[in-house]
Amino acid sequence: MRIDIVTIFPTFFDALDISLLGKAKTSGLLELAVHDLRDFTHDRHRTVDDTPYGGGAGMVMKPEPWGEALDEVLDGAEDPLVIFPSPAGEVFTQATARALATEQHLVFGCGRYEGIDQRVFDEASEHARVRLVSMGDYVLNGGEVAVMAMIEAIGRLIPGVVGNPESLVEESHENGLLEYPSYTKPAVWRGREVPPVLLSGNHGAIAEWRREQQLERTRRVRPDLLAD
Ligand code: 6GU
Repeated sequence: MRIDIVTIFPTFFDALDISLLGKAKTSGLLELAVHDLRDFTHDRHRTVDDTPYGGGAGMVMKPEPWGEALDEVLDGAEDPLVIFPSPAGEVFTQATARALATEQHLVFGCGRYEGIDQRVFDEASEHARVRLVSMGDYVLNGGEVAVMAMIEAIGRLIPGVVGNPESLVEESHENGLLEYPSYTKPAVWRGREVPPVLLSGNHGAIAEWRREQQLERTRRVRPDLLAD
């Protein structure tokens, strides 16, 4: 998979060089390019924002640098999907991650300030598929942290990125439930025992216990997940 990121804070994405995604980059499973939006400005101050038409607080990102950046990134691209992180977008879920993991080319456009001039989305939509995606119902200062989270969620679903694919299937959200509690050695720690069923060797009983734990936890913490 190819991923391009346009941002005014390229160093945010240095962290993608570590851990599993760093390995995916090294091995060629993931090809990542980070572009500094300010490289597409032409004034001495490398200005990327301006005051909003109609008034109001805050600043809006100017369309021209975005237009040039996306022209360059999309030039010759084969069926790319452009994603703008935005609290006004559709909510990102594990299903979103699964769908996006099948794409061959993702382009993330990280907005800052009060947002990006609407015409950037309108224009990009004429050259590529465009989606606005939110991490949830809270406000971040910009899209960078959201994009880091999305890339981690998507990247680990690319075949070969996670060493043992079986570790993907029993996780929270993969079957619509929260995951069951996990234990490792020692069997007693600070007087706290591991649930005896896990030491029983009875695989049927263990599977049943884990399923009950998932249901109990989901009912208690996230009843909304059981509604549908
Ligand atoms: Cl994707 N961006 C920003 N700026 N804030 C958010 C968000 C995204 N998702 C939730 N809050």
